[in-house]
Amino acid sequence: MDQLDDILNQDLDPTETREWIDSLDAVIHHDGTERAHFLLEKMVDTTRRSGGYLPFNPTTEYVNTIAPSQEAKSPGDAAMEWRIRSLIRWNAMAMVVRANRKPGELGGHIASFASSATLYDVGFNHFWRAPSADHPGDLILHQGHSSPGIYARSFLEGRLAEDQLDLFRMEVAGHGRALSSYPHPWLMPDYWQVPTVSMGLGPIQAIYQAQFFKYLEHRGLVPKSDRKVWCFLGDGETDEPESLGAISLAGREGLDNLIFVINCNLQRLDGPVRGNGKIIQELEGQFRGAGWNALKVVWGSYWDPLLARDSKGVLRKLMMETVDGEYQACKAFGGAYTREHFFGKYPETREMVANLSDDDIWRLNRGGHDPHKVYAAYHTAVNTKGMPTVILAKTVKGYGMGAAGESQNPTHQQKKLDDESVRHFRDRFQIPIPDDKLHDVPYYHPGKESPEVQYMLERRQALGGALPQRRRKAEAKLKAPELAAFEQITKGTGEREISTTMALVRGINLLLRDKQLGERIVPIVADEARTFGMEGMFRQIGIYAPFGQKYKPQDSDQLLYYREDQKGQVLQQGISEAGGMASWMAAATSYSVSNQAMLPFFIYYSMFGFQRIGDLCWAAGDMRSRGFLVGGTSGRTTLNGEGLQHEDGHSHLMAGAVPNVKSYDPTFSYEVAVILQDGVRRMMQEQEDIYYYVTVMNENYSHPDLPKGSEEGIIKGMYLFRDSGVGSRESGKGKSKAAAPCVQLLGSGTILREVIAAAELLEKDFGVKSDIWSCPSFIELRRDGFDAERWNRLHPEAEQRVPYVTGLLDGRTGPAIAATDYVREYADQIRAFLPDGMRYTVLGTDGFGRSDTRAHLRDFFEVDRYWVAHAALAALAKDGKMNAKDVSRAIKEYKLDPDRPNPLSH
Ligand SMILES: Cc1ncc(C[n+]2csc(CCOP(=O)(O)OP(=O)(O)O)c2C)c(N)n1
Ligand SMILES: [Mg+2]
Repeated sequence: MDQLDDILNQDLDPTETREWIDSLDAVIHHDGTERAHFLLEKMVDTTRRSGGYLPFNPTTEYVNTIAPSQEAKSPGDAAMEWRIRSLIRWNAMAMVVRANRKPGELGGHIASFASSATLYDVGFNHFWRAPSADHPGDLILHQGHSSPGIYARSFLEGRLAEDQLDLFRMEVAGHGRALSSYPHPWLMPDYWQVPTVSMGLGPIQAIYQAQFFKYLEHRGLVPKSDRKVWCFLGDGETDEPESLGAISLAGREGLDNLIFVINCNLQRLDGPVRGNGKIIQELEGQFRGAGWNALKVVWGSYWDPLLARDSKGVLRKLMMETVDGEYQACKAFGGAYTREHFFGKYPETREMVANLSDDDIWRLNRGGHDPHKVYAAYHTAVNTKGMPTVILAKTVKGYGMGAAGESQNPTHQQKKLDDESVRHFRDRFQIPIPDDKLHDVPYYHPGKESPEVQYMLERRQALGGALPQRRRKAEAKLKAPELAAFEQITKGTGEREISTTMALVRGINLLLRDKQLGERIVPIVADEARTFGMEGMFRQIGIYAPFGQKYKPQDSDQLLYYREDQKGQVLQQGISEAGGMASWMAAATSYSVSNQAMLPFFIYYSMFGFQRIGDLCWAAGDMRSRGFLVGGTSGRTTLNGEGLQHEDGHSHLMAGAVPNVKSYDPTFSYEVAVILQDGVRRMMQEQEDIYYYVTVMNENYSHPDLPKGSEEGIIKGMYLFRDSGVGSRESGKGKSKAAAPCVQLLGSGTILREVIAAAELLEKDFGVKSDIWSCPSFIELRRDGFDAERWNRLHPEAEQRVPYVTGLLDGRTGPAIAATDYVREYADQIRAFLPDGMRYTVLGTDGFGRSDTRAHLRDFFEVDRYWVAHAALAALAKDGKMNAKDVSRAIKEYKLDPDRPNPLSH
């Protein structure tokens, strides 16, 4: 590459070069830059066809993309907007500094918003529309740790009171009035829309939100509009794979309703983002390569005259040569340093600034701090058709913080300012706070009637109202179908064997036929529709494709061909679980973001869900998502051939950690139906802010009818599947002591079937009776149990609540044994709620999975019928109901190897 660069940089015939450039200049002059572009492309094409190797150069010069002559002019009052911005800056800084003067080290960030204040301000004043009768509203994803700046604006607008600013990061003491550390819809449900602070989650969500807006429009669910998704992110944040991982989708689908604003302050937490390179150039190349319109806002207006005089291109060359670490140093060390170390490099550039004072040089501003440049870029962005836009705005981290933080490496962590720094800040932004008050860093509000506040309010009114604001519920009242509508899957299958995956897909198909809900169902797959038997949907409801289907699909002669359609309902997101999840989140929050309640089902390999994209799942809870996540091919021994990386034995534990997730591991199709119906009712009809995680399996077996009265138990997580008739004290009354020993067997998922088989073995081989409990949700059982336990502790003299599990098992005889296809911890969660004295043995699939047949795997992990029966006998022996010899007999007859190693260990 170096060699090639050398060749390209050698000018063999400068006169010829000059002539070519003169011709080009003439074209630009007479016919404009577009014509020049066209000619250049033609020439490049001709050279390439002649066999010349012309590597693609995705970057442009290190100057603004929009030439000064092309800039749209802001209609705003620049001086007024500067004053407003200064007030916002001050209050944002004060909020953090005051919070950190209280005991408790509450944290917060000053430097990031200081760098992006102008970027937000121009949006708030001129571009971002709130939802109103005339417009659905834009969706803004804020850089999470810039939240103080957003609160400061709301304070000036009168939406937040002064005491609330002092409750920044005090969400416990604040009793609902506090301001959350970062954007969290869970904590401020009328305000924040999208959680963004986990780096990378904002950008990927923004892309899929924008896609979903188009999806809603193409499907005719909302009218077409010019609404936009604006996403703010940091330059350091772009290192996260999620940040850039889906940008090609936005380019491919021509998401011109999407605008990224990357705040390129050249720094991240520890130091420079690309000290030895140039982040803006790097990003420009990546975004342009992905089909985005990249707008660089590098230099502010003060540079325009210098650039205009740069006829030989020396300043541009210098700008290109200088690395980010050096640019940062210039802002840190000031005008004299910049004269010497930047402009001083070439005589031409040194000369250029000879008439400028050091202060003038210092004032040469960066594009992201120049409202005119920012306005011009935003104006171009919102008017760009057919492609998404990224704005790469160069800024200064800690702008205005002076020696306390401006362009300083540690500035990200700077939360406390000394009196001198506060004074400096006040002076720089001309905040009317007298010296004697400065020490307290008081907030400053100019009064509701002040011209500043009136201006802000007028601007917001013109744009439809205040932002941020969040809708809690969709207006339309939807009704969930009754359970009877799911009869196809509540009825037993007789001899026919199906999997719970098939049951679920049938359930979705039934919902698709529902008059009201059918069009609101959003099936989402990450290239695994065939794995889950959903390919029927391709033909039936189509795969969403914004430009329709431009080719004849290979399988077009088949009934279930691969049908892409602009009105398609299935979102086929390719091999990207993060993309599928972000897409699901967009659909799952559509009730709030677009006032359109949708019901998404994202179906994926369960191992590649909570484990792989858990942070998005967490954010989905925060965001009050409503919908179904479906962990397909679940269970460590049920997905038999795929091995260690595929076999999930723990996703329920992770799902159970998200407070508003309802997590289920059903065995029978009627359980799937009951869970589905209840979920639809709670999320669509009642509009509860919960979402569901349901694991389904690919093992085929026959399914019984829905047992009468089991619905409530299924939803609560446990019901009596088969009563031995002798297991309860009631039924055992009057019987002699010699009555058959009894056990309580618990299970979920496919392993419940092993449990049922174990009961037969126990009866046949040992005369032991079993009550069998199906437990579709150990998570729900645990939550209920701990809730009761907590309440009882706090109400010691009241009648004590009985945990659901305790109530069910109380009075039953014998030890309890649970087995699932998940790690032991899963079923072990209810241990505390077993009735006093009831022994509890838990079997599970702890250890790395491996590929083999189901039978071998279940034996290996010791969860098959023999191991369950053996565990039951061992528990009875411990209880003195049987003896050790019986256990030994089971080991022998069931061929259990007592000396083999624990599966956990190998
Ligand atoms: C996933 C994740 N990892 C780490 C962090 C901690 N963190 C918060 S801000 C930050 C630096 C951000 O730098 P940049 O994106 O450049 O934003 P700036 O503050 O410079 O605008 C880091 C590492 C986080 N919030 N999320
Ligand atoms: Mg940064």
